[in-house]
Amino acid sequence: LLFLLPCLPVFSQNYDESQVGTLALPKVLKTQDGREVTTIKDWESTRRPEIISLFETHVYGQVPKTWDRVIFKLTKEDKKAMKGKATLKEVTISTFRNQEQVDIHLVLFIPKKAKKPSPAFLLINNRDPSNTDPTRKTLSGFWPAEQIIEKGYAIAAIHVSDAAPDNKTDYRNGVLRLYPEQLTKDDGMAAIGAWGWAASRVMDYFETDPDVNAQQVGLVGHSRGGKASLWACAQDERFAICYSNNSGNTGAALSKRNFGETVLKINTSFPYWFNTNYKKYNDREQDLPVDQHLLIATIAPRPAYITNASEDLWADPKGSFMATQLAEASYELYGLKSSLPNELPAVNTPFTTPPLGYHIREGAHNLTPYDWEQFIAFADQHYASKKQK
Ligand code: GTR
Repeated sequence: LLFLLPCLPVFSQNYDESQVGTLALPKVLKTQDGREVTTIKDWESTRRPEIISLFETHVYGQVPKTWDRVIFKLTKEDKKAMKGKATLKEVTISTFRNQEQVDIHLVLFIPKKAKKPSPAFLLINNRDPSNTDPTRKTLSGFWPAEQIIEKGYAIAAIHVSDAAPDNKTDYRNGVLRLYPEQLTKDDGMAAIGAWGWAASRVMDYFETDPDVNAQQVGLVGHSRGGKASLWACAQDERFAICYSNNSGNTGAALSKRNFGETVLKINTSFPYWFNTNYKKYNDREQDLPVDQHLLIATIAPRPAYITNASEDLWADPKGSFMATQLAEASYELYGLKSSLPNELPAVNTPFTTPPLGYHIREGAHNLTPYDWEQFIAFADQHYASKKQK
């Protein structure tokens, strides 16, 4: 029996580059039926929608686009928040469908001394809600709101539990209450889709708030939240910049590269994050018609910033960097070229020039003030270059 053990595929994780094997990846600029995509028109009318629909069918599930109504209620406003440096708004975003109601709670700080309307960052918070404490009694590097306000940006957050509680049994008790029919479909919405959907409802609200520049909203997610930020930005072109921090498997990392977390592992630990069809790819990544570089590519021409952490091999830094590089193909159609290097950058050497940014931070799996500093630098450059044009 002992000699059989090494053959057991279940949960064996590879961390050896020599065992990664040869990569056969779908091309960004080639349709399923083998046609080369050479123009923005072909990209936007054919290949991009094809990629999004493949991710919908095989990975994240459908994203419902209709409801009965959505209302926004300002539940709290403090014009002297952060020692007078910001205005705090707490807003409940309620969406209704078929007699059901889902409330998304938004925390939003707007800088006082900055141009109005302000550019903004929105975090999909997957950690303890205290990380985005509106009272500021608890300060957290995960969402360093003061640091961001200081730089002239509004900073906002929602918590994943409003949209889909982050566990196997309760994830239905959120957005999916509005769309119960999704639960019975093989390509139905699951938790990641619900988190992204909620971020889009915040965007609906931003479009009504004169203090926020809805044309300049960067969506940020860490880890599972970073999988959701990519999917939300692919779906909703109103997000100006996409940030995917340490998002790893089924985030920014290439699934077909056998390194770190696998599809089998993620589907076993977190079956409720993705749709039912995705389970077909357990131990069969090679059969997936997509890989994650295609998802990043759908964000073009809007900038995308991907990160990793040096100790977080589970999230496959090299595979995430490769996916970011490969995504460049769609940006090139728009005449945009990244300044990413050919090899994985050294630790703490950020590349913050749009359209594609990347860094690998020293340390563990986390979202830190260092990461936010690079996010701001990336946004600064993007918005400044837009102004020049
Ligand atoms: C892990 C999971 C990762 C990542 C992480 C997180 O357990 O395997 O894919 O999403 O959780 O969200 O922190």
